[in-house]
Amino acid sequence: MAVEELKSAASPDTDEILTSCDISPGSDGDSETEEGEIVGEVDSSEGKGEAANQSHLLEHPWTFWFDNPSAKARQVAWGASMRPIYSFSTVEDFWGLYNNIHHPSKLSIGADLYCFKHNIEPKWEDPVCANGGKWTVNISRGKSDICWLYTLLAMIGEQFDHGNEICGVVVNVRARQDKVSLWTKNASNESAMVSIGKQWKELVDCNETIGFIFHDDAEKFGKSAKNRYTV
Ligand code: MGP
Repeated sequence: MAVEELKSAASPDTDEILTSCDISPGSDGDSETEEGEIVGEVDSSEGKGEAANQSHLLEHPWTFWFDNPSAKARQVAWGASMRPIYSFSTVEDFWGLYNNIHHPSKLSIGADLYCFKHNIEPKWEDPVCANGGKWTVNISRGKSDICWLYTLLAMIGEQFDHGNEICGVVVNVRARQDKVSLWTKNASNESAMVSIGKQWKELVDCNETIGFIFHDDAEKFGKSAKNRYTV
């Protein structure tokens, strides 16, 4: 069951993401995960019979990742404290997870919460992301919950015409504002990138102009990287 597996997947560094209800980190001392390790897998053979028959399989399996600000402060290299916290492949498991992890407005400043296609790491270094980029919507601090949810639903529900170009979404909780970014695979595919940007804006009801940055540019120029596309 999703919540039970969430409990066992929790580690001190990922605990902040879990809602307070009755979920606590595993106490066996063996709950710490290694970077890149998928700690929770949805076992499709679980609950054979009636319950299993009611599961609605998604087109892709997905993984939530989390980077805890206090762990980040101790990290030596970017991404070293980022952890995959749970993978899901059915609608039911998505909701089980979504309802038991904090939404962005409840996360501490500095936190990063990701949902990426399973087996794609949310890093420029991942081979699938390496030639990609991202669209970003800036939202006032604490107001990104709806954008986060609608983006998740659009992604996992395969609402995008160029859904195969999507890697995943991240919400960065920052003191100035929250940022929700949609990561894509082939940044130079302008028509697909622009189509995704336009559709995303509609899906999340965004009226502002948004920009697309190539990861290559972000790596070379940091915060000075310029938008290559805007919609
Ligand atoms: P950022 O994407 O501008 O956002 O990354 P963030 O985390 O909101 O930054 P903040 O300062 O506003 O809090 C900031 C920096 O993190 C980049 O300039 C890189 O140094 C590093 N960084 C970000 N990403 C997504 C990566 C990545 O995928 N790989 C590596 N190696 N470094 C990254």
